[in-house]
Amino acid sequence: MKMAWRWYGEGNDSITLDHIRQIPGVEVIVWSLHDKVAGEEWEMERIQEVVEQIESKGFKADVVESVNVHDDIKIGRPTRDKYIDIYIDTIIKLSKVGVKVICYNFMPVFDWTRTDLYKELPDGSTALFYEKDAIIDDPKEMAAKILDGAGDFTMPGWEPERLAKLDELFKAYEGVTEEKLFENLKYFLERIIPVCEEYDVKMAIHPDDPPWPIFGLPRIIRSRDHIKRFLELVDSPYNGLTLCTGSLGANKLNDIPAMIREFHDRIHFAHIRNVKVFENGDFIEVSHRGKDGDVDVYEVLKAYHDNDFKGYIRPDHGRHLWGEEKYCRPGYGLYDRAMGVMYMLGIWDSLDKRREGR
Ligand SMILES: [Mn+2]
Repeated sequence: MKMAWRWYGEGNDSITLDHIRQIPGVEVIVWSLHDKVAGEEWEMERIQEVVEQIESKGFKADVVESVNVHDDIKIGRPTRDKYIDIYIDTIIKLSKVGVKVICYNFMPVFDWTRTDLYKELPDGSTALFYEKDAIIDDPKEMAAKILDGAGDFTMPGWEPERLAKLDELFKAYEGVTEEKLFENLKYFLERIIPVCEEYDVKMAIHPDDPPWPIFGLPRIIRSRDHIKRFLELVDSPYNGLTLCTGSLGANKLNDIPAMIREFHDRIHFAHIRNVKVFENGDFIEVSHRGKDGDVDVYEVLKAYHDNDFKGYIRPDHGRHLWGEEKYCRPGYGLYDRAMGVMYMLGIWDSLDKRREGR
């Protein structure tokens, strides 16, 4: 296992690489060119610039999250081939600077979705919250709320340019059923996975967040059965998963440790996040400590440890603590994620020692 940390880049994150250096055990920076919209070319100079920044502080730049997939690919428009060519170009360029894993998702229109970015928890901290009933009506209202909460930060998947065309986008997705979306994903994978095999870059799809359809749009990476079907679309180790306990954990029917035991060979990247799920289906993100929510983080780590997991793990979202919500990215403060790293390493180290029989 290699511990990783998501960093949004200089000038786009309240946390610096020097901060991250002081968190024990973090070896890898998860990065991206966050100003790039889906379908845009990634220039080699820009890629090299970020990788040099990361490596100059002693980190590896092995994981990119995300390279976003253009809507035309998800919709299955004739223009998709052009965008797949650009995607392939990015894969090849990233391989040249030593990138090993690319995280992406295949969610129509919206990326992760929440109704409140700063919901107060009983201890006075704030966290990302999803209220089921608040989501049924107006997607535009929700988009405005998310962008407002983000302040000056860019929000991956929530690019204002895209959201300005929300009506058009929704119209374009008419007729894109769950079946059709699987078909379009297969088309995409059949073109990119051979390139990934050649250049040794593993693709790792992120589950849908939340793991159910919203606003009438299909979502296909959300349960054990959906994941199994996804892996069979192209049966290659390069067609793999980012297993996010927070996304999948919002549906209590998902047995995440069992999924890890079943799919560990195809999991290249692990997002570990804890969520508390309420009776009515609402959920809120909480500390990484298993007891604080409904994700049994110990059992999750044990499932990885038992299978000698060699991939990357990062703390996913955290709460905003000690006033940092005033300046940090929503869900990406320093303190709660740093504590999450230590909690996970504590469990991991003790599992190591147990294995050694100590
Ligand atoms: Mn995640």
